Amino acid sequence: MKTKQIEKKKSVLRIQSEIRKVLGEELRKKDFIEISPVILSPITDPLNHPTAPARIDCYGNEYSVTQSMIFHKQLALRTLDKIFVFSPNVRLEPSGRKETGRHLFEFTQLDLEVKDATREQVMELCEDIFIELIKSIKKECDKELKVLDRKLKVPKKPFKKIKYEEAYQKYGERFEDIISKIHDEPIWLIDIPLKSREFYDKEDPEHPGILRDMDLIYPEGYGEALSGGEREYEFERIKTRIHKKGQTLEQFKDYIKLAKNGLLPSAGFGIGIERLTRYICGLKTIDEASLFPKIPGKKCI
Ligand code: ASN
Repeated sequence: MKTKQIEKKKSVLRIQSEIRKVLGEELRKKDFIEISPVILSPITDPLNHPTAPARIDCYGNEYSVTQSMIFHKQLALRTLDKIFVFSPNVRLEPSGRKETGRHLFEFTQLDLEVKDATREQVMELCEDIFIELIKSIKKECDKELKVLDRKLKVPKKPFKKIKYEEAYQKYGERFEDIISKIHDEPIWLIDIPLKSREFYDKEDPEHPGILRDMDLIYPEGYGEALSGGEREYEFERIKTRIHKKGQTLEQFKDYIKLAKNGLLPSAGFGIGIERLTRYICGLKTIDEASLFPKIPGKKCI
């Protein structure tokens, strides 16, 4: 690598290290406890889009590599009230996704979950930590931002919100890209319909078919930042939702067994660290945000 390229990469990685530090500190200040990541388990997030299976045999049982720790977050709340984890996720995305500049098949998300919380409470928490993060990066990583020629704006609270249905009506199918391009501050997408999300996000009892969930969209065309919401936690509701998705109870038998013993109401979200780094550093593609990027369809070290 040329000296200039190395200097750029160093700046990105120094900023990423600061991102992890500040997010961890801000959450600890708010009484969150960091838990260890789960890499292998018989249960993992089914996701709402197709990925190739990443399974291995462990002592005669089939385990999946973690696609997200959603179920483990719910289970952890039986012991702790507020948790976070820097969670490595493996998602064997279709190889066409290498073109998006936004997908890696191995990445880390800061995943958090809060017992008895509402969607609005975790959205406010997200705004607070996001604002603190941008302020800290501007202060502590001024030199690195200059190397990257990146100017950052501290967003104002509360962030704008747009309902999924309204976004779709106004901007059509590619609404996420358009919303991201026309704004200069992060914007919430809320009330995502049941068909566009996994069964574990809670259906709004007052608006059947609509979920109590959200995505955060970065400005300047950087696209989706995070997704999260309130969760289904009642055994009967979980079963109903699995059926509504056209999935089977058999697929989730290990999770269902645990859910039968009782889960607790909660809300949370997960924010991709490499996407966050890409946005903060103003990088063209996500592979620039990692030392060992795993690009869909490619053989990567
Ligand atoms: N971490 C996300 C959440 O908390 C789920 C995901 O990554 N698919 O909702």
